[in-house]
Amino acid sequence: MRNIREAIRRTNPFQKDFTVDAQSILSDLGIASLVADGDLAVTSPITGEVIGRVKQNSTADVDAALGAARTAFATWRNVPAPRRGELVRLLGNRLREKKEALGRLVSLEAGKILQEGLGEVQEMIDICDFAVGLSRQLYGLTIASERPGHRMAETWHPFGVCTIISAFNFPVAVWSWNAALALVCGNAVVWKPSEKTPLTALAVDRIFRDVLDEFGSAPAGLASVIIGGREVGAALVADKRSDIVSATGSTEMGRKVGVAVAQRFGRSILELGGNNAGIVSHTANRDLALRGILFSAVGTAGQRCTSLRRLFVHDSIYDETVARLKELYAKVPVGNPLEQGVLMGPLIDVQAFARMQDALEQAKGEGGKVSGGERVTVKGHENGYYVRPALVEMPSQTEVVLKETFAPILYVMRYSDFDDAIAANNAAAHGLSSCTFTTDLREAERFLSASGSDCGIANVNIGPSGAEIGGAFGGEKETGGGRESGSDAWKAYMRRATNTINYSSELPLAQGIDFNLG
Ligand code: UN1
Repeated sequence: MRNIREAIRRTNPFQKDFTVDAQSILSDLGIASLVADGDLAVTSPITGEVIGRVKQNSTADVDAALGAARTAFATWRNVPAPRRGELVRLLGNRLREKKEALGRLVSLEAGKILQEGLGEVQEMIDICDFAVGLSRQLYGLTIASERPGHRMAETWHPFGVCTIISAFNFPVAVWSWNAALALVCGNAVVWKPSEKTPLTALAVDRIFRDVLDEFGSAPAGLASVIIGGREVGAALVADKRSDIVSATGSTEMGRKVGVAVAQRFGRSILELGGNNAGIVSHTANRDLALRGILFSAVGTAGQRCTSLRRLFVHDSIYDETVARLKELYAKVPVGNPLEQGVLMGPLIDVQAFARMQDALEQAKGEGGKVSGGERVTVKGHENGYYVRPALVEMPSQTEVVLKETFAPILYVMRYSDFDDAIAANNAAAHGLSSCTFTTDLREAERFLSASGSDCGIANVNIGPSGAEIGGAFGGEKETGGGRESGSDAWKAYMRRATNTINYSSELPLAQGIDFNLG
């Protein structure tokens, strides 16, 4: 192993010490040879420097991948579901072995702190476990028929090819939420990761290739990866052979994907942005609330779909809460996300930084009082876009507050009436996640009720981010309406058939219709 690393080190065109580390992670994951030469440069947000070059796929590759996936599907759908579960069980096992290396690569490529990189791989392992159990529980219903001697049933069948489009911020977990379910449900999968994070995708693909070898009898073409940008993405989405398109990313992207898939009557699962809010009641456990707020607003440098972006604080505790938040914000250790103790890594790239600065300028123009948000220089990584998290006191929900900016900006506002705060929570175009911090049972239940939060995720006494895989994940309105991961989200990956079986020798018609000749 050392010799291989030495050889890579010597031939590595990216000479910095840091990237030598990148090379050793890549060789641990068995993909160093794929990352030496190619037309797509991969930049680590940690250093702002190129850590590898990979080959992009063409639309001809899309055609081949979808063709092979359709062929694989024809076989895979007939493999008993518990046996399909065995493949996913092996994937979970292999991910357990590779957790450290893959978690590091997630940090390196997406810029999230190592704890979160490891957490992301843990989510992959968790969904594999979930899917293995599910492979023995793809239950249908028996339904009472209105006709004598008849039985009705609902059965669930594999759907086809599930095309997964994922974003940079959860570069590997999103694939697994979809793929683990899709595979046990009898589908083939094709994955187009973000062009910002192809290395982690190639590493997962490599892991999965080994798993397929170990499994031994999976059809060729069952799972593939397409590296590239809009052109290959559009080709995947337009193609009828992408029976399901599960897309995670911006609302702008989702609007195009949703329309293109609907036009050909395909099925889409959209998990788009979120402009997630929290309501802090005067009855809240303040210390707990502050910890929850900090993780959700600052964690992943505010680059989760579920990040906390809007905070409504009860008038009576507003000044104290803002003062304490400012203290905490000033203390957040910003730096190299691979270093222990650092809680906030860099933004993904210069565009993300520019969008953050624009939003802060706009906020000032709309009456906001900004603390933090400035660029931070991290020694040795001067080309990375590190910032202090920003806390912005706003007089009300102005235009900028109602816009999702994928950055660590938390807009804070006052409220005096809990129902007004719920209405403010629901005023956003997105409907992904939400929370309230309260110890008042009536407030908590109101928030969760039919006239409460309109989001797909509504939490009490935890922040809006960091969901477990056991629940269905996704949200309403401009979040796209799709559900992934736990609960009965598997149903979106299957085809439902309603069966009526007549075991009598009569032919009574439904609704009592008489249809007899003469
Ligand atoms: C995302 O940002 O795309 O709830 C998903 C969470 C994570 C998923 C985030 N489990 O924060």
